[in-house]
Amino acid sequence: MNNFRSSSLLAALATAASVAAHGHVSNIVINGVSYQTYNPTVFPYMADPPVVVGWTASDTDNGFVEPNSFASGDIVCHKAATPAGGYAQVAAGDSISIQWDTWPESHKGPMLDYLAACNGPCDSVDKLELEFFKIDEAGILDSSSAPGTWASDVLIENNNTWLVQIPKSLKAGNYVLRHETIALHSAGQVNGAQNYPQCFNLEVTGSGTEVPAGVVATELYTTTDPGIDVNIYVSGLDYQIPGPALISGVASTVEQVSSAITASSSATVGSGSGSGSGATTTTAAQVTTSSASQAASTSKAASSTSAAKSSTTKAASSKPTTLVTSTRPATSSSPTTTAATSATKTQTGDVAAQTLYGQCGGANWSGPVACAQGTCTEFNPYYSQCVEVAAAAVPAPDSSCSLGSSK
Ligand SMILES: [Cu+2]
Repeated sequence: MNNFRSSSLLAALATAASVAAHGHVSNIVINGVSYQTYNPTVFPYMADPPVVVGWTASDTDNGFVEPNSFASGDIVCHKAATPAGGYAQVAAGDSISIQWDTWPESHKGPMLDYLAACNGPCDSVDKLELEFFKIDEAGILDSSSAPGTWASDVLIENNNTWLVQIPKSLKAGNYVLRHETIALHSAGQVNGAQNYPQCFNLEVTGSGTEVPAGVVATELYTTTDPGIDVNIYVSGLDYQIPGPALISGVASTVEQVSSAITASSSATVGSGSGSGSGATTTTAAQVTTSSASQAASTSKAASSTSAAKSSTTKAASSKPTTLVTSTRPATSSSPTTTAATSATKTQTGDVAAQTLYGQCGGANWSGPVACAQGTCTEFNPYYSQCVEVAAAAVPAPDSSCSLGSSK
């Protein structure tokens, strides 16, 4: 028998995710503007799915890519993935909050983020040619009692969001952001790790000059990497995060605080990177993010940041997005905080109904509880979200997943 529910933290989280449903990224938030991503459980059944910033993939079961597929194209951006038709614009140095719809606490593992330059439009890029460099990674944060506290636990604690910063010195252009968690609950068995990569197209702006060297996704991992073939049910685990080394000069993670959503936007369609032909619709929304409880959960992620490589600058408490400043050698030595998103707190009482994929309930939630679109659906006691009824009514099957049982 596994004793993975023995710690007090896990006991608390167990209630929050007693149903072991897998999840996916529902939207990304850049400076308060939310962009819908690809919904693998709904879009395949739609006659005319929206053009979004997220790559299309064939994982209607919210499933995973197994280590035996590490050398196949499936590891790039999930199963049979094809490029997103749209993209979101982001300035180098800005942060992106990546919102998952849900994640099971049993599926412990690292969080990783990569970028790859498209060298042209990303919507027609050959995924096998993309050379990914790692901009963010976090693994085990506390290994004192098995199976430990992991970056995936920080994701869950922070309303299923993960904040990543685009390197300040990155050269302007079109990039694919590859976001991933690797569930390790069965990784002690051969081929037992579960990779959940998802990709988004970005147009990065700014005056940076660097495009770090990367590797093609089919060379990111091997089945025998110590971070892939690993038994996490031992205390004192010295976990080695798989994949290439983090690029130089960036913090391993930024402090994990959600961005408040102040508007939503459709994906921009077009060739990107200065074409100026893209069309974007941005809709203002009034949304409140409860930042107090989230701020309390950030210390774990921050503690994994190498103090030698970064300095932490706290923004004013009224600004929900707080970053750890990256200190790249090529940039100015004075710390710069890019925390001042346009996020604005609004007071309860006169807020509009929540937008699709926005939060609509949960412990300590003081924002809107009505949904302008979709149905407010409880994912756990701490988080409810406005989702399409079809998605809410059909829980994702978990049949391909093994947890604490023979596979
Ligand atoms: Cu699973």
